[in-house]
Amino acid sequence: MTSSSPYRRLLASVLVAALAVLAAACGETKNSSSSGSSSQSSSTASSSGAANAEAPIPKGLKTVSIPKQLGNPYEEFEHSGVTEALKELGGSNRIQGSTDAGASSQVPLINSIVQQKPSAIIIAGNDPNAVAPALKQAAQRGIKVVAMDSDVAPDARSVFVNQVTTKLVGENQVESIAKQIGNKGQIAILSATANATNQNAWIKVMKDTLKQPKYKDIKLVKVAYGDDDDQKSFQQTQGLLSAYPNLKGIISPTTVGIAAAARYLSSSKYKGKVELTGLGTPNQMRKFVKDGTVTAFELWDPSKLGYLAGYAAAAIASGQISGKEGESFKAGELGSRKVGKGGEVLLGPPTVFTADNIDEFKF
Ligand code: RAM
Repeated sequence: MTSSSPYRRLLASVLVAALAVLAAACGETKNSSSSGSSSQSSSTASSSGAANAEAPIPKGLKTVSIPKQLGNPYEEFEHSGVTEALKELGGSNRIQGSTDAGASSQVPLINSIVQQKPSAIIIAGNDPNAVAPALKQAAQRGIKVVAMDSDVAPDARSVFVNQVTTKLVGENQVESIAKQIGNKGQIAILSATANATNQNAWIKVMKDTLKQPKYKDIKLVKVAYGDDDDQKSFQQTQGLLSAYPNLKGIISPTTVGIAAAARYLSSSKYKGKVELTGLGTPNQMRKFVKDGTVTAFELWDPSKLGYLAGYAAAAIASGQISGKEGESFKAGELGSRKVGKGGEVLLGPPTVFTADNIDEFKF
């Protein structure tokens, strides 16, 4: 008996590997209802394709969340929100990330996380497509995939937990800078990485919005990329200001970018002359609002975004939802949430921070 078991184990693992290869070869890229799943899909309703809103969330659910990068305060709040949600549900979340937000930095992480067999992966995508094959393989092994903050290719995840509608974020940024520069003059965008799904989606809306007749006197002269790296963002700000001496405003829709740009502006001759707005955390921006470098910027609560994604992951892993439009699930203190078009779950409107309210926010 004992002598035959290593052999049997070997045979079993060869069979499992062969099945996995076969499944991969079939190129199954379906969203959630993994019809042909040969593997261990524990009692989830999604294996039959039908969601059951009443399905209980099993205790001890394990998830892994992957930030865009480690060491970014925004991401830390966001992923601590995932952990909080899982804790409330009697499960646990583990945060695994890389220090750079490069397009492919998350791929080896996903591959190694698959070996841990969590019930779900929650990812803020650095690139929609680079991570897709690895995420699809995870799905084929019964791991549910939730994107949050920055989407991945829609066929590589079940839902995308979006902070605010992409349209509103983009429009608000343009409206805010337009107001600050008196509706006239050159502006630039300081983005994160060139591949980030959320950044590119917001920039597209900004460009479209700028085509409106009321913005005809505003000219977008450059989109620069600071790669969500503080130093690079600082240098890019410096570069923008020397390359475009008539620049009137900068939009930085990244918490890393706006903080670095504000730091540069605050001790430069451009302070109070070149306007800066975008998406920032109140903690990082407080001093620049108080010293007059920045008058208004926006954000949502990143820990609530993670919290919502944690609940969404649990709802999918337990079969309460499958990612189809119209399904709904309970998200703890955030109440009931609906899956919208394209598998999108929304957190809610952003907050505008100014000198009047910034001290009320501690993130
Ligand atoms: C940075 C990241 C993140 C984005 C925020 C606003 O921290 O780029 O993805 O949502 O800024």
